[in-house]
Amino acid sequence: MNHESFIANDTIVAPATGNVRAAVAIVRISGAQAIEICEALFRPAGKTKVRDFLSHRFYLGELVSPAEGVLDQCLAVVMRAPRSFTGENMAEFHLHGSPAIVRSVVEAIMACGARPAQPGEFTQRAFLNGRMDLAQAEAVADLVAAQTRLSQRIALRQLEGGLSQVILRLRDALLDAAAELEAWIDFPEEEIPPPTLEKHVAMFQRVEEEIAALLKTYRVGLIALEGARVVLAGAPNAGKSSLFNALIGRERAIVTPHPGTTRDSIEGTIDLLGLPVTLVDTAGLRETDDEIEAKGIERSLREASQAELVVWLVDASAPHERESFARFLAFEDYRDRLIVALNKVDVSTPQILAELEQRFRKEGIPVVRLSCTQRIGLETLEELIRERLIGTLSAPEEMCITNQRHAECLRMAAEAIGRAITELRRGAPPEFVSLEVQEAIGELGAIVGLGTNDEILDRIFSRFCIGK
Ligand SMILES: Nc1nc2c(ncn2[C@@H]2O[C@H](COP(=O)(O)OP(=O)(O)OP(=O)(O)O)[C@@H](O)[C@H]2O)c(=O)[nH]1
Ligand SMILES: [Mg+2]
Repeated sequence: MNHESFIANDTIVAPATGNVRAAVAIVRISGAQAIEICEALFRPAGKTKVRDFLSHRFYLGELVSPAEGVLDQCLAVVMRAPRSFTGENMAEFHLHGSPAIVRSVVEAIMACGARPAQPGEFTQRAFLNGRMDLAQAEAVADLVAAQTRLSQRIALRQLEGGLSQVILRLRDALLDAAAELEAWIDFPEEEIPPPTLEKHVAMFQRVEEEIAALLKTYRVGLIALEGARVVLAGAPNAGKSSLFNALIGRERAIVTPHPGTTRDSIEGTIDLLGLPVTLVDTAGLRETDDEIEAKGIERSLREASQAELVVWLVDASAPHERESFARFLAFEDYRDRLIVALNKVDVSTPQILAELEQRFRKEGIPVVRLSCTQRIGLETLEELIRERLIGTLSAPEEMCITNQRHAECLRMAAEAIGRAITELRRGAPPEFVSLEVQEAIGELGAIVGLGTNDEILDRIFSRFCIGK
């Protein structure tokens, strides 16, 4: 797609508020003809003509289709280029929120010469017109998709340009190094002192470390954005379904005193202290000849292996269950994503609790004491789950990578810098080093959309929703 013709020629239209019944629905238009189309369809209640509307100001009136007459009473607003979201002339109608009205208005606008917008096309135009960089544009989609306060804050921070600033600073440092290397390549016989090896190595290492630190936030960022699966596992009767119900806040799973009650995994999504968490209640793990139960257990083990976190429940009133964890799961596979909850503390004894605690703490696993029926320890467990999932991210506004593309670019950049360091150290010609540095510069630039090709842009924006 050619950028210039793309920007100059066509005018696009889309509902911005989706196909739902609501108090208000918004239809937006962007492009060269946006204000003309508004003028053709909108009959202001006051004296001001559409072409004289102040930018960014609401006007009341009627939306009239030449073919069908009055379609709605509504508000119209025009936003003139370049001070609009897309950087082009824009108009919006704030209508009564019926899908039928929205459809008829979009059709009337199309009859005036606009075409339906592609997904993300408004934001794509904002990017192409320099209203925001690519990482910011992607944050728009994250913000629209944000499910919790934490993901909302991370996306907002990126939209404000927080991530872009860090990326551009790192890229600048590499550009400086690249310039010195170029001079060294171009005028080897001139009086340019060869850049000292150690200075460059140290600088590359600093950039490499910063990238590594950013990449570390990717797991957390993904959890904040997409949520985590937390699997409740343990021996039959440990209280998994009781805990599941207590955490989701309703009697969803069947609880009985009979071991082997839960046969199939059940899941429910909650907002756990700001994180979208999908809790999975599973069939209790034990050796069994029952075919149905065995299938359920197979499923439990699969769920546990795929989870971001496993909460292993132990019935602390039944000390014979002590060894059950190691019988089904290996500590090595779960060390970083396991919490042990000693349930039924209300009917346990201090000796048993201390003994169980010691057994798991010795393996480095955090342990909480719990009673689902007495509601003891639930808050502590929730805090521990949150901490295990997002670690020391104390200030959630902290910079976070949430986007796979960004993570990929950062990984490639770090690898290229790593190779540049190796080349420098082995005394390779500056051309070799320069090649790697250029690659790292390219990868960092791609995050904010410098030199990103149209195909990649189309792929990025096609994931957006219509009207954004
Ligand atoms: N005293 C006491 N009883 C509890 C507690 N939590 C659960 N129970 C009881 O333990 C029994 C088993 O609870 P469930 O939640 O069904 O246990 P489960 O782990 O889901 O069992 P399966 O589905 O068979 O694997 C029920 O009778 C619960 O009321 C607790 O904290 N204290
Ligand atoms: Mg159960």
